[in-house]
Amino acid sequence: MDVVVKHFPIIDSTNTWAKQNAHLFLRDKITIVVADGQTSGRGRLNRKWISPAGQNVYMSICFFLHKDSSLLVQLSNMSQIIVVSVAEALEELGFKPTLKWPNDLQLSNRKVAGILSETKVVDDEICFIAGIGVNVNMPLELLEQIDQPATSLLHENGVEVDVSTVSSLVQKHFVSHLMQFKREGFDPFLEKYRQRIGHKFGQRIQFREHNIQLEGIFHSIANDGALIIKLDHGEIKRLYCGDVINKKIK
Ligand code: BT5
Repeated sequence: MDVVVKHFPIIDSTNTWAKQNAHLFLRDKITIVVADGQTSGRGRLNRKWISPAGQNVYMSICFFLHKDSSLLVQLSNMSQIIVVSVAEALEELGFKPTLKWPNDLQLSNRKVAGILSETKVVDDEICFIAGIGVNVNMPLELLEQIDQPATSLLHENGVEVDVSTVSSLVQKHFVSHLMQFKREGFDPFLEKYRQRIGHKFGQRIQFREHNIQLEGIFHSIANDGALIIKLDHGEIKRLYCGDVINKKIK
């Protein structure tokens, strides 16, 4: 599938721009919006994504699915396919990332990449906007300003990595996975996702769902990508949204 790249030296947010301009994108192509820096980078639930210029990957990969497509029900798993693609890109560079449910990428238990998936309806099509942020050369003094444990490729290895190399590798893996998703759905990605999950069976985890904090034991990742935890009073809970909490290490 052909790819159209739109590059900005600085932008408010690649996802915001993609949402505002989705009606202009070619429906049979993948549009990739890339920026060197963002002034209003966004995480999920209106959280901020710290986006200094020239240090990291900030991009939104956009594609269309028809509103009657049978794949729409599995679109909620797209973020998990994207995070697998980012993991494979970092593995190609020699890193060993783990995944924190639902779609954080970690190195040494610190967040190195995050995914913000959004959709925009354009006529009879759904434009899927996969926002990807990867910390590449972010220095320690900026990482320390983030309110949860965070890292960058530079901080992990002490060596700068070319930002555009990381960006190209992520694109390569994701575009090939998108083709496979269109043919086969989420199933081929489930094991790739499970293999990289950092939570161990029986591990105690804290979890936030709609501002309610829960605690339990990690059980598994269900076939539909849900997180299964066993709560302290024995209830088995399947979670589809929220965050596993990673406390700031001081
Ligand atoms: C995410 O949200 O992890 C999604 C991040 C997506 C960023 C990309 S960059 C390109 C595109 N355009 C955008 O505007 N966004 C996307 P969430 O799971 O809600 O995590 C947000 C939390 O991560 C914040 O509340 C901080 O705790 C932490 N955080 C913020 N900036 C960070 C950074 N650069 N590195 C690591 N953690 C960060």
